[in-house]
Amino acid sequence: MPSSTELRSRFAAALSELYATEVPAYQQLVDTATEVNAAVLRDRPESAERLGSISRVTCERHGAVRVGTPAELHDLGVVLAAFGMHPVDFYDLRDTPASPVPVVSTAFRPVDPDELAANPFRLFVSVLVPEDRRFFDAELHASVERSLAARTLFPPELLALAQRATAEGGLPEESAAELVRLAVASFQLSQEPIDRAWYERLAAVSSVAADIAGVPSTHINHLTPRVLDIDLLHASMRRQGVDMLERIEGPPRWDGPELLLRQTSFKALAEARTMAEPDGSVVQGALRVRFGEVEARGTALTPAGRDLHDRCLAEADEARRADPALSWQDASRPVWERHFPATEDGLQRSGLAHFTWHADGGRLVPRPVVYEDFLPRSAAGIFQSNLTSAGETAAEQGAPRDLGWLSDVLGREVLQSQDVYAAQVRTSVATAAAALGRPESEVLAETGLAETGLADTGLLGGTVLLAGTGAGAPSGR
Ligand code: OOG
Ligand code: NI
Repeated sequence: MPSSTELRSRFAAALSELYATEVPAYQQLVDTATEVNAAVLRDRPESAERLGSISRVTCERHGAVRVGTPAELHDLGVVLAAFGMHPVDFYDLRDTPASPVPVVSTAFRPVDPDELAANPFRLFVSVLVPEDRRFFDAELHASVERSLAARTLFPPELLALAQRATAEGGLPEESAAELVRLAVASFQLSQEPIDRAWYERLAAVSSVAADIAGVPSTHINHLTPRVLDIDLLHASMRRQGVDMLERIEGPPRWDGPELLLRQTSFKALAEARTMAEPDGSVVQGALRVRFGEVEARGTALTPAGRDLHDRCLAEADEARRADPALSWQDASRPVWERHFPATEDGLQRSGLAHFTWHADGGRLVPRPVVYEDFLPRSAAGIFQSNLTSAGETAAEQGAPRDLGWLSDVLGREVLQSQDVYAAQVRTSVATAAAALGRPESEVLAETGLAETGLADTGLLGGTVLLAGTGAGAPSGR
């Protein structure tokens, strides 16, 4: 019987196949990423797999999907639970300074280290907030709700199969195939005509609102492969004539350890969509909302590391304000070099990043933890590339949304990534101690985790998040 792990692998692979047929440039991106990864493995065999095996990285993708209502988000959560994907972190994109977007988001992903190693497929999921008066007036809000109430994104057969898969930890072969087929079909670009007037009315507020509520179903907005050298990939895509964004988001290229997440993208070509005109005629139109994104993943930072990262961002922004001719790369590299340790060893001792501990030849050795999540600022930048108009926002009341709200909508706890990383570290210490036949307290002392202050934050205080929960789902709130 295919397990939830196997189901997730099949789901990710099938989505990738679908997206390649819909957006041909995606396949070119995947092929180039595969070439770059092979080159890195050849040139730096000792370090290439430090943050995940080549088999993990080769199949690694994240997708982005946007839904309209709490009920749609709930159903999507039911579907994703079948694939062992859990909601982690709350992102509010509504108050990003340069480019507010009327959505809040979470990332569904595996949390157990073995599950991540097998297939780390993650989905960045955003839900529209039509209650937010900074974007929608009462009349438009009502129209959005009416329009969304009329559609069903996830058919009842899919939800029933997903619930069964979650309860049983997998499904018999025939049902497994049906689950994946129905799940993938619900993210396929709809051929149903789009009401042009309605779409344009929403687009005047926000292109993302139009992409969510102006169409009859949801779709994959982008599917992102992981690459081991994003600078190499960026250069290669440009040589192939693809119009990449100039900037790579996140930390700069430097000689030190890879940190967090670096992303870049290109805008996909306009796609043919049928449009229903106000006079009732149906014509062939085009929309340009989807794009290609690629990312390089580095080491997960601790809360102290994230604070430092945010201060570095502010410092690099400041340098660019002072000298607008400076590129992001040139502005940020010296800042990171000034503040972050230049070696993995230094990073480990600084307490700025998460490392797990392992018994190796009778010795205790650290290994960096892969950053499995997203960055609000890069995410805002990604949404930005979707905004043909910034839209107009009225300075009235926003609707309150937070992690608790998301948990209530989903009917299960939205985890906090820092808890997940800390639990992963804590579990590794216990496992290493057992393997070495030494007391855990002694091993913990040797890791230096206590001195880094991590143990004091309570983050390492015996969170049992990952223990005994199978796919890592915690019990209710
Ligand atoms: C999601 C934007 C966030 C990322 O990689 O940061 C994202 C969206 O455009 O729907 O995918
Ligand atoms: Ni993305």
